[in-house]
Amino acid sequence: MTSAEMKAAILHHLVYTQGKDAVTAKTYDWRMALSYAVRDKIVDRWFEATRRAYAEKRKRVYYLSLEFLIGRLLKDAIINMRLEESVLDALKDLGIEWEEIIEDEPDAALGNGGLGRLAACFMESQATLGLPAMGYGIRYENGLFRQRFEDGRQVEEPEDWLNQAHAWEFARPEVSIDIGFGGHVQEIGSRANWYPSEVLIARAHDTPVIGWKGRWGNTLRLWEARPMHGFDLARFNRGDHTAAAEPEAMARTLSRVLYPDDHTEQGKELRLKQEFFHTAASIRDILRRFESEYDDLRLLPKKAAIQINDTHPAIAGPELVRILHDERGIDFEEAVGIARNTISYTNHTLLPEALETWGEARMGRLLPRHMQLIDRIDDLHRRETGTHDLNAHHDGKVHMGTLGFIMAHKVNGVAALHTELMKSTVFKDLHELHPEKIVNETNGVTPRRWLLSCNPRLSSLITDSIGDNWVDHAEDLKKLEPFTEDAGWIEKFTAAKHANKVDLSNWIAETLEISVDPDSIFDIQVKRIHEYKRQHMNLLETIAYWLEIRDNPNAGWTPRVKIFGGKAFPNYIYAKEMVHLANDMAKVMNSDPLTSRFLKVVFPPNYNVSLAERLIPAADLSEQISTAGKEASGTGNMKFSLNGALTIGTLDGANVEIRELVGAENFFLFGMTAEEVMTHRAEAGHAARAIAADPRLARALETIRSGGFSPEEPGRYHMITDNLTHHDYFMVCSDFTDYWRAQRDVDAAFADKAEWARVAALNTARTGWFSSDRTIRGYMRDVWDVEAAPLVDLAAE
Ligand code: GLS
Repeated sequence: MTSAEMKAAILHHLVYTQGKDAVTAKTYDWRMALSYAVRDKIVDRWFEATRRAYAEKRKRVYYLSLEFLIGRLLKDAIINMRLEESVLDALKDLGIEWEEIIEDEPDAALGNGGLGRLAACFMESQATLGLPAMGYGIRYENGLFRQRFEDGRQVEEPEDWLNQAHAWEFARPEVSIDIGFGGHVQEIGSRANWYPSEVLIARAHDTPVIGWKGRWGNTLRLWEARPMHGFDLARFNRGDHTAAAEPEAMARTLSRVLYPDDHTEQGKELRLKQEFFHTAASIRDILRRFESEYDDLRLLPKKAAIQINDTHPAIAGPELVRILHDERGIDFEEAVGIARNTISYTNHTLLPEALETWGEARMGRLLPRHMQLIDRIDDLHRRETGTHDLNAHHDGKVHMGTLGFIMAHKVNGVAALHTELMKSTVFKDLHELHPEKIVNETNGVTPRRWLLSCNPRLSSLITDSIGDNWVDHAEDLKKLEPFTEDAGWIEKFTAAKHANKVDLSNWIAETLEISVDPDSIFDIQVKRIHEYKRQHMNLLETIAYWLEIRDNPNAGWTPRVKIFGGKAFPNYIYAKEMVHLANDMAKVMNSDPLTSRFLKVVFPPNYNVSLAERLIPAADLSEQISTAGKEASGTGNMKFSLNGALTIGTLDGANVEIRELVGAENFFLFGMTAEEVMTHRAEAGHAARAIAADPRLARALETIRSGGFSPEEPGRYHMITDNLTHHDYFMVCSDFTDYWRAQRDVDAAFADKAEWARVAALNTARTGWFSSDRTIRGYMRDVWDVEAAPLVDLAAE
């Protein structure tokens, strides 16, 4: 597409789609016009891919996830369609700022963190690989809350991304599916009729997801809840105006909010309803498509793979069995077999508080037929395996992890260590019964968004050095290794990183009014705020460093900027205290004349995908410091390495694989192993002993305790200090001393600029393996048994 054609397309959409004159058009109007112009190009490719999937009778992958953290879409679309040049020229011609347009797009925050972002990366990789796939999620009216700070405290505000028109989606009112809840069941022999007492409509909204070079496009289908009978005119006419609108409001509630936590089991009826609503609509849609192409349901596992992203859609098993058995008349055991061979399940956490269970009373009331079928599935599993005590339904609850396991042909973990821990802990007994079921698929991230798009300086250097094949063959980044020995090339690498740091420094100065020195170590910890992720350990180390500088301000300290980002679950008081403490510390430290040359603390509010894209390219040091055994994988860790940051981290999640790939000598390792954590935790008084043994730690804790950062309220952080001193489940104190040691190794290493840059470049060169293309290929081979369509280059046509 030429620049002139692009310009004409933008102007056309500005006038005829957006209904605005160029003279009065605002940034929003230009953004919409540009988005429609780009979308037009995508739609052709998307249709073509869809037609091919049908014509070639391809097996499809269905990715069921309660979260898709897709972020902004415009830049992604422009880059994948190779339209940057024509767009940049056209905008220049029109006198419109590219940055302003890109920044105007709201982040689609339909997810909490890693789990939801992974789903988004997977969608992009599937499209890049030419794998016919469809993502199914919920179209939350309010995504993850917006975070603001008020006197350093987190305040949550509703996210209203749908307030403006959403350029990327197509409403599909013709795809409306009835979803029932409650009511009663009438059994007829083995089968049953279910008569729900409440029925809602799931309405589809489709967003095209385009792969690299526009060679393939898939669909993200999000469900919106609508009432069966909209507005009650009779009631309205009787004067009961509020009641008339009630059914609509009740239904809308269901797709209104994303639960703002992914590590707590949500014992809320609304959450269970959301899960069933999403899953049942998706399963119906999958069967409708299948039955339009084939007339033998026994072929389902050959033509469809359904991936359950964590247990949230785990009701898919019983629901599929219900349709196959009750509605289509397939024998119960055969129905279970078909469902199992179609479904697979990904586990994303071992934290006990996050393993979903639903009370049998609630489940029985809301999903009476499913409750019966779960018992029959348990019964069948007992007969198959000769065991008695591995039911999904036990102790008055339905255990969704067990249900997911029993109803899947494959169950995967998301990093090597996590998968091994699954086998030896939560799924130990089930694994012994089904040793072939658990497989590992280490997570990945899409290099299009997480390198090419977010880090144009480094990307150009890479492409100038090795060509652009790396973009969809990220293993090619290995070819950079010889360049890391070339001092001239390392200088260019350093210049790219430095320029990214200058950009970030300017942004920090403008938005937060904090001045930071781009020559400092940019030390970044961004992720959800949680005790297991141990932001407080990082804060304690920051305090200890600050105190040390104060003791001896002229000792030639290595300057650091400690950057934090992340949201705390609104009810998670401890995590909110950590946020508050970080902000209180920033206030004191950033204005301390003795230390502020050497140490700054920066905590931009509302960490989201777009902020991650801004921060990660500017990082020197990536903080991956979770208590070993607790972080299933992490994906931020991969993004940092790929962008040339060094990692300070524990042997947890995918850190283990990062360290193996980049080389142990290029990784700042500290802390206990998962095994050591388990034994050490059992020893009473571990925290007190650790504190007694490390005066720096004792002093840092005491500084918080005595109100060093909250003089107006010295007791403000007792919750944190008391917990760390007496309990410390996450072993902050026991790992602190080694963490401090590793941080000082970082200082020493940073002093040798050229060597640091060489290792940073090696990180980029050696972490191409973490492309989500590799992960998706793994699922295709080990889990889905599916092949991609051969691709034709857009440019070649
Ligand atoms: C998570 C894990 O906590 C992360 O370690 C992991 O990278 C991610 C994707 O697999 O899944 N599990 C979860 O419930 N939320 C996550 O981010």
